[in-house]
Amino acid sequence: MIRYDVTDAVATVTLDRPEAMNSLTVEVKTALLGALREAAAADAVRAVLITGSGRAFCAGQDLREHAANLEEGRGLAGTVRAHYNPLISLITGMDKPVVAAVNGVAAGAGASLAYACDLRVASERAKFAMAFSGIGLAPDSGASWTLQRLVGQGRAAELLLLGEPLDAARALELGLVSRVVPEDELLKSAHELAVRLAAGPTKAYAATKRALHFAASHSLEEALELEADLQDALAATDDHLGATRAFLAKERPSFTGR
Ligand code: T3D
Repeated sequence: MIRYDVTDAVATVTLDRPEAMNSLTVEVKTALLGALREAAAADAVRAVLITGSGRAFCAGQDLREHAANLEEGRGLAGTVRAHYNPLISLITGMDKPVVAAVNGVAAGAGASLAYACDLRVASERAKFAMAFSGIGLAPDSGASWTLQRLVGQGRAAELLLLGEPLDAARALELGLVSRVVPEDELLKSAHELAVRLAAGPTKAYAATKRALHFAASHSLEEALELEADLQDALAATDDHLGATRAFLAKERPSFTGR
């Protein structure tokens, strides 16, 4: 249900349950978390790419499993905390860039999964649907946090309350995705982007992610303090020292991630 492969220091994690639009059962979420933990821990991996097989990126929670849980009177706090929250925390906190290649519809927690990634590349066929309100739920998997940071509070409220799907062109207009490419170029284009990131200054990227997340909920003074600490730590990295020397020698820097 999840494919995992590593090429050019990029771990590609593919949701592979196309017959159910790559919707998320406990089994899929557990395997996805396992694959992402493996990518996070592997020194040989310096960027991660998440995509889906078939015509969906991910249709969110598997509603058949969900209905069965409701029938049995199980609440949702356990499943959301046990399965969705760790996935989103892992992606947003990962010390490596994470790119989503959105190949088709991303709905509910599937859209949240894409929003938690650092960059999104969409196929012309991609659609984003904040499907939560359509089934009488509120956002989960971090969408209340990520979406308004991506598009602003007003747009986020509109998307979450009305639940109307956005096509790829509109998602690009709103800044939800970095680029839109023809369907048959999506994987190549997103992989090239991930390879470019994998060949970059991994520690500086990790610090950038940390600074952005921190600044989103702290004062300017606090953000300035953290930036100073992060720059200080980066000053000692091989990548910074090497790139500074390369600049002065009028050479191209080459980054090792150390
Ligand atoms: O339990 C918890 O932990 C709570 C957490 C909730 C988090 C959430 O994600 S809530 C939101 C859940 N997702 C949705 O509400 C989306 C439901 N799906 C749709 O709205 C539509 O299927 C799509 C917009 C995604 C795609 O529409 P369309 O017309 O292109 O395809 P379709 O015909 O509706 O679906 C194709 C098949 O995929 C179909 O199966 P079938 O009839 O061919 O056997 C459909 O049932 C299945 N499918 C689509 N989404 C889901 C799904 N099966 C299970 N769960 C799904 N989410």
